[in-house]
Amino acid sequence: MALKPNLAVASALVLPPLIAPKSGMIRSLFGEPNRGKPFGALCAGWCIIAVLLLVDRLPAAGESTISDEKQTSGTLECCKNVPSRAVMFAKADLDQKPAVTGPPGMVWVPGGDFTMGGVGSGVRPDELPRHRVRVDGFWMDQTEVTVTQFRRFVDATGYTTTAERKPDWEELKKQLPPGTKKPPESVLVAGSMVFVPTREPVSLDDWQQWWAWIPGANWRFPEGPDGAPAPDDHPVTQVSWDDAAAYAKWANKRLPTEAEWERACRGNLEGKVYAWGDDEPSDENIRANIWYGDFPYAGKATDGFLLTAPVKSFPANGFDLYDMSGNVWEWCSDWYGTDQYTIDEKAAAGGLTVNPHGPASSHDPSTPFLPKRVTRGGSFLCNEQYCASYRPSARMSTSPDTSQNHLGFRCVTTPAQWDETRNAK
Ligand SMILES: [Ca+2]
Ligand SMILES: [Ca+2]
Repeated sequence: MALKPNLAVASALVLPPLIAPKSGMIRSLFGEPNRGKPFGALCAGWCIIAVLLLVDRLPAAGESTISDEKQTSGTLECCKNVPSRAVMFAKADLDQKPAVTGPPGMVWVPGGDFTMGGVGSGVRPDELPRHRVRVDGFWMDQTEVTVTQFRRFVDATGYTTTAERKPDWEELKKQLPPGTKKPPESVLVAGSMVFVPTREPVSLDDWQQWWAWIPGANWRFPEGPDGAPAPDDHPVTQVSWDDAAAYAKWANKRLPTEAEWERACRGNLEGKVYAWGDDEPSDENIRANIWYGDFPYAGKATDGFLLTAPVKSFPANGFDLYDMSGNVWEWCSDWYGTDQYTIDEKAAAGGLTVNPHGPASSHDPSTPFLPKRVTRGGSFLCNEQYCASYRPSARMSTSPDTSQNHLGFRCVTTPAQWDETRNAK
């Protein structure tokens, strides 16, 4: 940017030669006017230098100047955008990390505004419309809740998970179309859903081909009693939403809202398809524990793991959170609403949706009898062929009493909740 020449400076350069003949002081500096050619040459040279300096300091076409900027910004500040002290307070606490040390194993996710919703060609209808959302800052578990952490909860409380209890047909039938026949008692036993790879390629429009009800499958033995015990440093799985909420209550934490979860997953990286950018994961671009090979019959442990991986096996995101993408799905607190983003955007009337908590009850026309809670982040089963749900915006949902061997959770807490926890000790 060139500076606009100052009139006084220009005058100082140009005027002395012109007035020199009449000024005693200047005459002493520039010499007598009747000295002929040398004096005339001096005057001419001085003027040329002055003009060159002026030209050099003039702004180029389309270039603003400091004077212009001062004038423009002054106009904006004074006439169009009058400052208000209230504005100074509106976002004062939003981005600020509390001064106190955070809860062990949790990292601070700064509050702020972000665009919630899908990016890229693989977006599904329930990820749209993209809309502006504001969330307050919060602490979040740096990893998915591990088997060791969940065991502490069970040991302390004697809690029995949903998968460890015999299903109640009276409750189950409420989630099914009227008239659905009761299954035999031999089927209504404690157990859970387990991924079983198919032997050959199958159509991907029927998940029941690769999910089985395995009696005895639970958080201790995620693949069933004949499988290996759950490793301590892996995320706990085979936990229902009810189990996750019970753990969170015991820990004086809570499950994240869907908006908090997406804010955290994006790691402050706006407008990207994935938590790490726009580059698609592949055999050469390993970013998270997902499915490699042909789904659901020919998995490859390209990333080192066919099922769950120990937490922190893959790089953290921009907020220092691990496995937000992949490894296991994570329960959120919200009921699922297919069209919730449309409702939120309309209610915000072009403005911000602030700390959304989802609908009062779930709404999905494709499963009208089934109440569903949101799950996020994808799992070791997700892949580009099928769902690519390790994208930060991808939404999934299932009933609160469902447990699977690729579904876990992590918790969040607020500064107020953390203060409460510390004061209680
Ligand atoms: Ca994997
Ligand atoms: Ca995860």
